[in-house]
Formats: sequence, structure tokens, C-alpha cells
Amino acid sequence: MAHAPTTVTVTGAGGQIGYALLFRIAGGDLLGPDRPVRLHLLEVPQGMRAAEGAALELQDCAFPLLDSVDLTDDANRAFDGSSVALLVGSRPRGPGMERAELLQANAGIFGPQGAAISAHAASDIRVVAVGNPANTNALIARAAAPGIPSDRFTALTRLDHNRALGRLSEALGVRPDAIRDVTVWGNHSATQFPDVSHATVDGVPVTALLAERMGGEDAAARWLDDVFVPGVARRGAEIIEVRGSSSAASAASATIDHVRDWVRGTHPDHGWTSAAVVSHGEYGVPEGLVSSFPVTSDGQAYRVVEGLELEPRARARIDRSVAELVAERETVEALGLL
Ligand code: NAX
Repeated sequence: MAHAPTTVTVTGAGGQIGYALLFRIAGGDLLGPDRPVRLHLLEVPQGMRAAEGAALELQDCAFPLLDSVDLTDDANRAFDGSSVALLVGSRPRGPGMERAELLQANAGIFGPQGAAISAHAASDIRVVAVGNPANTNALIARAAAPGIPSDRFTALTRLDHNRALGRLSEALGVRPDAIRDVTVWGNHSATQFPDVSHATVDGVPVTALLAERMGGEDAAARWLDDVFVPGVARRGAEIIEVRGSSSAASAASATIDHVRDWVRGTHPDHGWTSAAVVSHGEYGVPEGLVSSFPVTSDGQAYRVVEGLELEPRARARIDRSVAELVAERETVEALGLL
């Protein structure tokens, strides 16, 4: 039997990630080749013309799965009947802007969007915050939607995860999909910790393979500390330096991966992936924070992979990133926004 169209809402649809995302969604990459989609695009008035242009191009693609495109600057309409909400539009950090100002400006976007989701979305709504500061934006949206189960609110760290896979693939000379059980922990920020201590290729630890290729365990450990971890965390800045603007196609692709694996389920043969989800206290991360963890999905919810041993150095790095999330939450609370 043919499926009814699923409503997918994209905020910031006139921006550069939006432009890279919409055509992938309409082409069937997000939900599958048998799932028609109804696109709801939310923009602010300044972004509306760009979003209109994208909508014209969507029509010109004649995608068989694209049921309709609705463009609005009203969040209540944008989230009406929505089953998937991609929260991309956000307030970027302006020159001289303090972190508290940035958090406040974005709370003014993500709070009302959370409330509109709560009031109008479909009962199976799943939300991913892409716009930065993504983890705390997801926390704010969730706080404004108390009636929706907390496991429906997530933030994107899949781009960081994919960046880690790309870098390891290059270093080891294997395909990215041959590497399993890499984890990105913590905040989508410079403090994030991409962790390979449980990662394997064909059952062989990645750390052992790196040692073999780099002439010993010390050299491999130095590469991980000095090149890999900061390189993954700084990749966004590197893209800006080289490309002249921030990651767009890779961010859109990671957003597709995040939702596709959530909705269709992760494959046991491929191990886990990384996503920022609401903590229930796993690995000592304070309850309620939206922090990145190793996760799998059964097609319903992302669940944290529990019981992994953490070396003291990994523990310290995770604690540092989580402390940053705690500080962001405290700032938002102090501003009376939670
Ligand atoms: P752009 O500035 O190209 O697009 C943002 C769009 O959002 C604009 O068209 C703007 O009009 C719209 N917008 C602003 N406020 C809005 C609101 N209240 N409702 C609806 N739309 C609104 O930015 P782009 O490069 O697309 O990046 C979007 C966000 O993704 C930024 O916050 C960026 O920092 C973040 N990123 C997050 C990543 C992640 O891994 N979590 C990686 C890529 C990216 O840096």
C-alpha cells in the first residue's frame, strides 16, 4: 500500500545548509525511496526570497516523492502536522557578541519553536537541532515542549562523527564504513571528544592499526592527541578558512544520516553512531543535558550504548566538554530562559 506523505519541517530553509538539504529530502534520502514528503519551510522575512528560489528549483526537479512545499514565517504553521523537524535556522555569533548574548538570542528562536512543536506537531515528532549552539538549543526547545517525550529531542553531532571517520579512513587506508564504534562525546564545540578507544576495523582495534602504520603505540597516541582530536574539533574552522564559508553540504549530509538512522534504525553490523540526546545520567552526564553519546536506534528512539570502559584521559576530556554544557545551561537558567 502507498504511504501517506510525511511532513518534514526545515527551519532556515533559505540558508546554505537548507539549500544542500532540501533536495536530498525531496529525493528520498531522508526517509526512504518509498516515502512521499510534504515539505514545510520556515524562514524569517529576510530569508524568504532565498527559500522561495529553492522552492522553485524543487518544482523543477520533478521529484516523484515530493507531495508539496509550503513556505511560511509562522512557526505554528510550519510545525503543523510535522513528524520530522530539522531546526537549522539560528542566530549566528556577531562581532564582539558574548556567549550569553548568543545563547539568549537563540533561546528567543528555539523556545518559541519548541512551543509551536508542542502545540502543532504530529504525535510521532522527532526533532534535531542543527543551528548552533546546537546542544543547548535542543535543550531549550525541549524545555518549551514538556508534553513531548524527551527522547524526541536531539542535536547534531553526526557531522563530527563523520569527520572522525573520514580522518581515520585516510590514516588507515580503509573505507569509512569499515570502521565501527567511533564515539563523539559532549558538546558540538571545540571541547568535543572524538574517541577511538573502542573503534575497530574487522575486529582489530583502530589503536593497534594506527600503531602498526605509525611505527609504535607512542607515535599513534601522539597522532591521536595532537592531530586527530584537535583536527576533528577544528574541522569546521578549517572549512571556513579554505572554502570561505562554513560547512554546508557535509552538514546537510550528516543531518540526513542522523534522521535516516533514527527513523530506519542503525544496523548491528555497523556498530554505533554518535548523536546528542537528552541524558538520563549515563556516564555521569547530568540528567537533562543534551550531550553527545555512542547511540544505536531500533527505528523508534536513539538509545545510549552503556557499559563502556573509559580510560582516565578520556574521562577527563568528556568531563571538560560536559562542564561546558553545564555552564551553557546555567547561563540560560540565569537569564530566566529555562
Ligand atoms: P545560513 O546563515 O546560511 O542560514 C541560516 C538561515 O536561517 C538564514 O536563511 C536565516 O534567515 C534563517 N533563520 C534565522 N533565524 C531564523 C528563525 N528564527 N526561523 C527560521 N529561519 C531563521 O547558515 P547555515 O550555514 O545554513 O548554518 C545554519 C546553522 O547551522 C548555523 O547556526 C551553523 O552554525 C550551524 N551548523 C551546525 C553544524 C552542526 O554540526 N551542528 C555544522 C554546520 C553549521 O555550522
